[in-house]
Amino acid sequence: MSTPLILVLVVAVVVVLYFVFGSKKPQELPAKEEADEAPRLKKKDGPTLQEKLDQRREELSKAKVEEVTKPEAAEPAEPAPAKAEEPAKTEPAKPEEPAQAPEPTAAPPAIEAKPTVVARPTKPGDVEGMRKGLAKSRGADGFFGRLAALVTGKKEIDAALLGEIEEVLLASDVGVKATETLTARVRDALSKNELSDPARVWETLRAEARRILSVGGGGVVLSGKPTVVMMVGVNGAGKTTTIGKIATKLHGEGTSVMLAAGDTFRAAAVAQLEVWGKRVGVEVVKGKDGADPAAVAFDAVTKAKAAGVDVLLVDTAGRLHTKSNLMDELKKIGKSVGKAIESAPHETLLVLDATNGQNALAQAKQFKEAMTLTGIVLTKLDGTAKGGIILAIADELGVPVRYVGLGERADDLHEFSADEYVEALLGDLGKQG
Ligand SMILES: Nc1nc2c(ncn2[C@@H]2O[C@H](COP(=O)(O)OP(=O)(O)O)[C@@H](O)[C@H]2O)c(=O)[nH]1
Ligand SMILES: [Mg+2]
Repeated sequence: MSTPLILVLVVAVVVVLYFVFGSKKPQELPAKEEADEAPRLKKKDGPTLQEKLDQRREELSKAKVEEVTKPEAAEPAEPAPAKAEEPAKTEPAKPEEPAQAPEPTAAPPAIEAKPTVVARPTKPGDVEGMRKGLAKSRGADGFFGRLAALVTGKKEIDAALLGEIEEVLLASDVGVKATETLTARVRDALSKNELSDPARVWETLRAEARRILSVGGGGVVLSGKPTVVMMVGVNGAGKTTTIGKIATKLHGEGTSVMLAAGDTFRAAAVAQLEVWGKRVGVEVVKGKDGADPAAVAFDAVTKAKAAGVDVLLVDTAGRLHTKSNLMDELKKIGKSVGKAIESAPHETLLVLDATNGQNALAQAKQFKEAMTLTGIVLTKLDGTAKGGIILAIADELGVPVRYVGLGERADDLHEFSADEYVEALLGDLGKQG
């Protein structure tokens, strides 16, 4: 064969090979693109409500992170911004009806015989009182009202309605996690076609709410003599007022009480506690102006022990004048009372203002990280339409809710009971047709 002929043959083979293999690639690519495109198209057609919810969840989660990080960056000495710089009234609330006559109505609990006795509520099972206190949450624009409006006239619950329920829960500060927990069971039952009756949906929701809230409750636990109860929380949360209310309650039941003025930051705070002390008829231990709160608390425990008092309620500051860290200061108070009585403080109650919504939850997380909390007091539930915040708090913290505050008067403090709360807030759902 001649060389030019070989060359022509080689070129021909190369050209044929190019068309056979080179042309395959462009065919494969579009096929792959189609495969990629498929889920994207599906997603676009997906439920828009679900997407809206996901977005809401993301927003809320982001907001929470910002709330936790913001106060630390701005003011390291404080756990979180209180609602106002100087929120607490310099005068304590003036209850229209001051403390009830301090005559004991029941025999005092046998503290020494039984080491763990729960102080009984003065008004057990006061669902009606709780309902009144939760009027805002129960109103048309409130948590309950908005849920109730969703089912009016509806015969069946479907996935779209469940989405709307989720939206109301999120908007009522129930929080992402508790909302998911609450609706998971309902969603599950819906998918199995088990729930066609709205009344059953509400009952499922109520049962889940009770389960979330069953972390515990029911007043201060008396476990020592004296039982030392430390109240902590940001300024304006309601610590001093709650101490006055608890003192009223316990004293009325025949349990002896002493108060310690551990908020030495503001002179007005000491005066406020003294007004409560006078009103209830119990001793208030205080230090000199600007005294070390840890020293005041130690002194108070020693006095309470010597006097044979049942319960010592220790007030603390919600912010400090120095740059020193509030959490460190609170830990110091805790250690100091522990030196006077080894097992003290027996209770450390975090007081949270319900009107602060998700911010209250962010505060709670910071306190929980810094110290061992034995209970929560959720105040000002009368001032918010978002009574569902309690679900977020119980679900995320897992700390028992001991009391709820439903007003400024001495008797506006309720020992917390999951059953009573759920009955007062959600009891009528689905029952009015
Ligand atoms: N409406 C309402 N107000 C409350 C409640 N608890 C406390 N307060 C008010 O909240 C304000 C701050 O309370 P205070 O005890 O001084 O807060 P502290 O700074 O944490 O000691 C006062 O005006 C109280 O009367 C409550 O449950 N409901
Ligand atoms: Mg105070």
